[in-house]
Amino acid sequence: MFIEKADAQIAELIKREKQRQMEGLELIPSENYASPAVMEAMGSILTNKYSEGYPHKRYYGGNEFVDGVEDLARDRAKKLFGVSHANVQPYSGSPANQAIYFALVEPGDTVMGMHLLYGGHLTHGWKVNFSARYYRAVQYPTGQDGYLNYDAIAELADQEKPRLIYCGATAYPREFDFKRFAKIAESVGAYFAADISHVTGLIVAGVHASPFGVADVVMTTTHKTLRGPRGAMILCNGEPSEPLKKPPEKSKKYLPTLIDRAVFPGLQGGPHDHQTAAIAVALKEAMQPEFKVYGAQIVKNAKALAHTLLDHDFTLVTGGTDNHLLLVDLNNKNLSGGEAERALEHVGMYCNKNTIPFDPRKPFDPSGIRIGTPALTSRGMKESDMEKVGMWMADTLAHPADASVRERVRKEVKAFCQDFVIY
Ligand code: DSN
Repeated sequence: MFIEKADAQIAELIKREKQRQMEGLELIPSENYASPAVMEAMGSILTNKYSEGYPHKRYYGGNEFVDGVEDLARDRAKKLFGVSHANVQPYSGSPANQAIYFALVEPGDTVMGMHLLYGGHLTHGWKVNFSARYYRAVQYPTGQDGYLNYDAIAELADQEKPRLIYCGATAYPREFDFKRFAKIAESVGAYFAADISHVTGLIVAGVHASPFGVADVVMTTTHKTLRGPRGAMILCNGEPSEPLKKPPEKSKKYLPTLIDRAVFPGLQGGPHDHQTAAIAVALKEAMQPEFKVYGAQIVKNAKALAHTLLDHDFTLVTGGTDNHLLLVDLNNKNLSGGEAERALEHVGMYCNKNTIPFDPRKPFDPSGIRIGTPALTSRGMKESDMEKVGMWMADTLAHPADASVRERVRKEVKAFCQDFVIY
């Protein structure tokens, strides 16, 4: 590799990170392993190009081939998700959500999203985020049972009259009822945005309800269950308003133009063409029949892992999962989320501490951990493997300070991972 000569320190850190990824069990539900083809596109010479604008309407010359790349990415996204418009330029999920706010509402308008401490995302109205600093954010929690309470959400919307309602989460183990959200948004005249970043791969596989044709705007990152490069897309239907010279009025009719203008020139400069190419490759992969099998297996694995953990007396928020993730409530284990995350890290099992609904502890050291199966499933693991994963978790967390247990589990995990080589 060139980098070994050019920068031995970075080369060494990449090598060690690869080893960590290969020898450990990646349980963070938002992480995955991109294919070598996706990574090749991401590391390609396309990183050298500037191409502000959109295909065939650029502010720089020399974009003949970049236009081809972005056309392919957009066409594949439109076909895969059955929409008339796709913007593939957002640098990642947070900027993509920022573009949606910028496109649809005005500073000071009321927006509504799921509360971060109950599983929602920062950009859905958390108090320190732009979404609550520039907009008047109201947040809906889950019910006591950990499930979204749609009647309560409808009531809150009726009281607060938001102009934009977000559905989506980073730590919600159940399926979203997009149709119910659309009804709530319609009843108060709000735009409805679905942030499906976590579950896109499941939607493609047909094992999770789809927001397409239901939500006004859909945002997804491309690196989670979709298994592409880091990046994001905004998908919608409507007519482009061009050749209007002025920005169109904010209406559902002109969503494509509103979104495109919000992304560029509203928020971003030059798109990351290498990232666009990698997204195109990932979309082609997601269009293959094998991807549906993959998405379905993610859910089977998550359910199998849930069963094993329940058998070992773990408490799961909502009692289980419908999707790719589990939220483990550690209150009966005498451990905080941070302690559990660290104990698991010592044995090569990577997860993240997470708040649980109505968490009695502080957000920085909450009561839960969030685990998921997308990355393990990419390695080819099946339900019977999840039993082993669950047992190692149970063993480790039953003896978090026992060096001999730690040593044994670490060795077992490492040996097991050798059967699931991915790169
Ligand atoms: N950090 C992502 C996640 O882990 O869900 C969301 O941005």
